[in-house]
Amino acid sequence: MSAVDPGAFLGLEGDSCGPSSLGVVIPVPYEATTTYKTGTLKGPSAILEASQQVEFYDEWLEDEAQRFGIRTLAAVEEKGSPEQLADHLEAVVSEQLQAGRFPLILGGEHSISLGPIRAAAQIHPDLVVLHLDAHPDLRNEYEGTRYGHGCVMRRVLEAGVRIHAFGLRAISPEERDFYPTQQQATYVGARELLPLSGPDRVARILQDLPDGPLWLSWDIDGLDPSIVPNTGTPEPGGLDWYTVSELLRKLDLFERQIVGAELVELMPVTGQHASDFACARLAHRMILAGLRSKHRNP
Ligand SMILES: [Mn+2]
Repeated sequence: MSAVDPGAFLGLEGDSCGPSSLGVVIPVPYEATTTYKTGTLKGPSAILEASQQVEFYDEWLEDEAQRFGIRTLAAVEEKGSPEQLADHLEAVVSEQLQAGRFPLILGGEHSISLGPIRAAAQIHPDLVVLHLDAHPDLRNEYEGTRYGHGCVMRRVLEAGVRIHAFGLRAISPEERDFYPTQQQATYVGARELLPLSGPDRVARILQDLPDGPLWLSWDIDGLDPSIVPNTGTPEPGGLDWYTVSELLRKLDLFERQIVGAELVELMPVTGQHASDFACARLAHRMILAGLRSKHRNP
């Protein structure tokens, strides 16, 4: 664990975790390939600390995640390469999925996604990654590694997993040219979403979302920096709070199966806690949608 124990998600420790704990929160303070500003290492502990101030009742989904039982695991500390982390996390997440739990992974940089998604795809070969991000993360190689945060979704695609991204607005020429060659990777860019009204934004994201169990891979920089300024690459022109909240509500309403989730790339700054709290709030809404799905699909 970190030097200062941030406590458990929502403050659920000991008996308050609930007897069966359908949910498990896995902190992954990993940062090896971040390119611009650094500090995502402290993301998980900042979310855990802020989560202790989050109301149990979620007014969007009209339910409480804590009633399903949520346990927070000790942080996964991996000092090795992103490939080593992927193998390590694949094993950790696989164990939780096989035990019938819903995992929420807190990053850390986005390169942490590969192992958990591989673990979920082993159990659900028709898995679809619903990817919130400002960036496609589809480069073949970036800054000397094929497993860094700018490449993670390329490796996910190579693992045979479909990806539907939304909120993209910083795309490299390589990625622009790569998209038309791929059947398995679709996206709705921010430029297409932002002129629409809120409900139409959500409908547009869902319109191209393939059938199949979902993995939520959410990079907080997909949101507008006015909501979460403290992230490594705060791209202007991002999505709003309504869109992500209503998207989760619609996934729940339509009873889409959600098998796991991750929230990555918070870069906390001491004395500025709005970003931490927004991430904790969103993490709660994500795990609640996931737990309700898990409850319907044991
Ligand atoms: Mn990003």
